[in-house]
Amino acid sequence: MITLITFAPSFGQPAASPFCIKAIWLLNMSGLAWTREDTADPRSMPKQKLPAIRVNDQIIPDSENIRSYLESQGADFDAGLSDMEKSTSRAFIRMAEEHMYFHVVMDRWGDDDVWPIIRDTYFAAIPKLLRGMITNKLRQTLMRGMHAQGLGRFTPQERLDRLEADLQAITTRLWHGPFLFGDRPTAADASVAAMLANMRATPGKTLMKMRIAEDEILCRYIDRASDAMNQPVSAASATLCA
Ligand SMILES: N[C@@H](CCC(=O)N[C@@H](CS)C(=O)NCC(=O)O)C(=O)O
Repeated sequence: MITLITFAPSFGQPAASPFCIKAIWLLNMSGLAWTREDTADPRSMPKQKLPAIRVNDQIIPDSENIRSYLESQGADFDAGLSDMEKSTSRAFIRMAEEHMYFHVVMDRWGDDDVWPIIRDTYFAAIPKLLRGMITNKLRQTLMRGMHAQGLGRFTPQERLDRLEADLQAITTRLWHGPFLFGDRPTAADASVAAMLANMRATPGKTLMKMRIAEDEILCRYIDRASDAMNQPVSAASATLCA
């Protein structure tokens, strides 16, 4: 049995982190049996981040390694895709995880109106008297990281302008089918739709959240992908090789 170590559900999503949602969706698509263990503290994990899976007492950190492990067990998330489609899929995954993700961080941790809600949701286990002090330090460290990454130097409007091209690229693919690569969700949907779902679920009314929440094509895609991947696939349609 595979155990997914993940952040808890939040804001109507199966986990607070888009990478944990991705892992949940990949696990569901794999058709393998799994269970979840929620934690708010990733410090004991090999990369001090979540998600991770535990398999036979071995911990496998990082959603990409989780994907590789599931593929080693026979899952084929990109069944039927051509080599050209697989290479485009790889680029979409990187776009979501190495660019769009940092917009989520800025919206959730960098926005003074959103931050108090995030703090009291993510860190509810810390007694209220200590919570402000502990989380302010965490927030400062994260914001320093965002400054170094670069997006922390952009205004919300500049960030939205930069994100627009990514959203257009996603929308263009959705003109051709219900999912990024056709009629069935693939690995790219597990990354891209999880990221969009997280953006839309962010509390408050940031520019980015409203841009996505008011886009019918993107909203329908998020809902379609969530419906398809929030449940384990039936044995008959699992992506496991025979
Ligand atoms: N590349 C990793 C990214 C995972 C990641 O960034 N997780 C964040 C939550 S979204 C985390 O655990 N952060 C905790 C921390 O940095 O202390 C993956 O794909 O799993």
